[in-house]
Amino acid sequence: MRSLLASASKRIVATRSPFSKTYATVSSLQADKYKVVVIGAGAGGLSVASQLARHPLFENKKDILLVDPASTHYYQPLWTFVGGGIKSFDESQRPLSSLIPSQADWLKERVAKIDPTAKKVQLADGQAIGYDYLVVAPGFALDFDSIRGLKDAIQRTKIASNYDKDLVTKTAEYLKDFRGGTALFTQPGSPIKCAGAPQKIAYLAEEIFRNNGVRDKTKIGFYTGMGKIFAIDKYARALTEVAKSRGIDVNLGRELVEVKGETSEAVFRAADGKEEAVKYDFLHVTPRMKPPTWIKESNIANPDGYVNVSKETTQHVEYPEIFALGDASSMPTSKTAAAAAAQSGVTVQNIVSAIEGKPVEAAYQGYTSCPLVTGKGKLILAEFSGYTGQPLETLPYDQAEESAVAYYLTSDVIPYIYWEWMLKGKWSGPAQFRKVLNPTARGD
Ligand code: UQ1
Repeated sequence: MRSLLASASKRIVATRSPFSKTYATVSSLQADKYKVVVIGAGAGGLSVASQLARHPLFENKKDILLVDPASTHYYQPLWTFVGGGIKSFDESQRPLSSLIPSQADWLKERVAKIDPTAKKVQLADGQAIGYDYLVVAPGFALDFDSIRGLKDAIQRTKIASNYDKDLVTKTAEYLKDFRGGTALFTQPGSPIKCAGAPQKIAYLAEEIFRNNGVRDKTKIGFYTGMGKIFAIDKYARALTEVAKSRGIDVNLGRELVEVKGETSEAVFRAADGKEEAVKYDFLHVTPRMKPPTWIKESNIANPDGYVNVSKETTQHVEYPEIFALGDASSMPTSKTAAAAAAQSGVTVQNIVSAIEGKPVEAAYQGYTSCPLVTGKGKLILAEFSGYTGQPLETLPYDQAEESAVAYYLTSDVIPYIYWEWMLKGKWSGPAQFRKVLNPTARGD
C-alpha cells in the first residue's frame, strides 16, 4: 500500500489550483483510488465529470479523476464549418487544462486496460488507479489505415477530411482553390460520429464552387457504404431532394476501399463485392471508426467491441459500477455530441442513485441530433430517437425544412451552449426547451 501511494504521488497530473485563476501544470495525485474515475475528457466524459462535480455529494472534496492523454479539447461539430471555410480552426480548440472542473483531478495518461474485477484502471505507464465507479467515455479512433493506398495518395493528390484535426484545414484550402473537375465525398458503411457530416461538406463545397464560378466545370459525387442517405426517413427524403436540386450524384451502398495516388482514382466496393474506380481531382474522406481496442481486452465489450451497457441506464450489463456513454458505448443510436449530452444526464443521475444506494432507473431514450448544413445560412436540424426512429423536434416548425434560424442556432448558439453549459455540467440536452416550444413531441 505504501509503495502504491508513493508511486501514485510521483505521477504527473495537471490540476487546477483553487486559489488562483491560473492552472498549475504539475502536481501530485491525491490518492491511488477515486470514488469516480472518468476515462476520456471529450464531450461525454467532461460533461459527466462536471455534473458530478456540481453535486453536493462531491462538495469540498477531490473524488473525481479524469484520465485523458490529450492536451487539447476539440469541439468537433465545428469542423464542418472549418472545412467549409466559414469558421476558423482556432475557434474549435481549447486547452484541456482550462476545462477540467475544479472539483476533479486530471491524469494526463493513456489507459492500457481495465480490470473490472479488481476495479482498477491500468495505465500505459504501468501504474494502476482504483475506482468505486468508472465512466468509460474514450470516444472513437479513426481508422484511415483500412483504406488501401490512402497514406501515399494524401502526399500526392488533393485529399482532405473534416474528421481529422490536421486534414480539416486542408478541406478549406482545397475547396477554395478548386478550379473544376471531379470532387468526391465518401462515407463508410459502418457507424461513425456525426453520420451527416460526410454529406454536409458536399453541400458546402457545391456552394463554394458556384460562388467561385467553377460549378459548371465540376462533377460532384457522394459515395456512401450505407444503404440510405440518412437513417431517418423523414430527413432522408428532404436530403435526397437537396442533393438532387444541387446536382450532387448520390451513390448508395458504395464504400471507399482504396485510393490510387498515382492515377488519382478512388476505388469503391459495392455490396456484391464489385469494385469501381473513379477519377478525382478532390477527395473528401470519412474513414471507418472504432472504439479503442483495450475495451475488448478488458472484457467489458459486446461482440462489436463497444462497452456493453444497458441502452437505457448506461450501466454495464455485467459490472454495475461501470457506466459508459458516447461513441465507444454500445447504445444503438446515432453518435453525436447531442446524444452524449442526453446520455450524460442519465449517467450522472444513475451514478448518484448508486452511490446513495437507490435503484438505478433514469432512462435514456435514444435522443440524438444532427444539424445538417446544406449551405451558408441553411440547415436541416434533424432531431430524433435512434431507438424509435421517430423525430423529436425541439423547435415549433417542421425541422426537415432548410432553415436560417436552425443554421445560426448551430453556428453560433450551440457552440456557446457546449462550452459554457455542457462542458461545465449545466446541459444535458434540450428536453426542457422542447416541453415548452414543442409540447406535442415526446420521447425523452
Ligand atoms: C445539442 O444539445 C448539442 O449538444 C450540445 C449539440 O451538439 C453540438 C447539437 O448539435 C444539438 C443540435 C443539440 C440540441 C440543441 C438544441 C437547442 C436543439
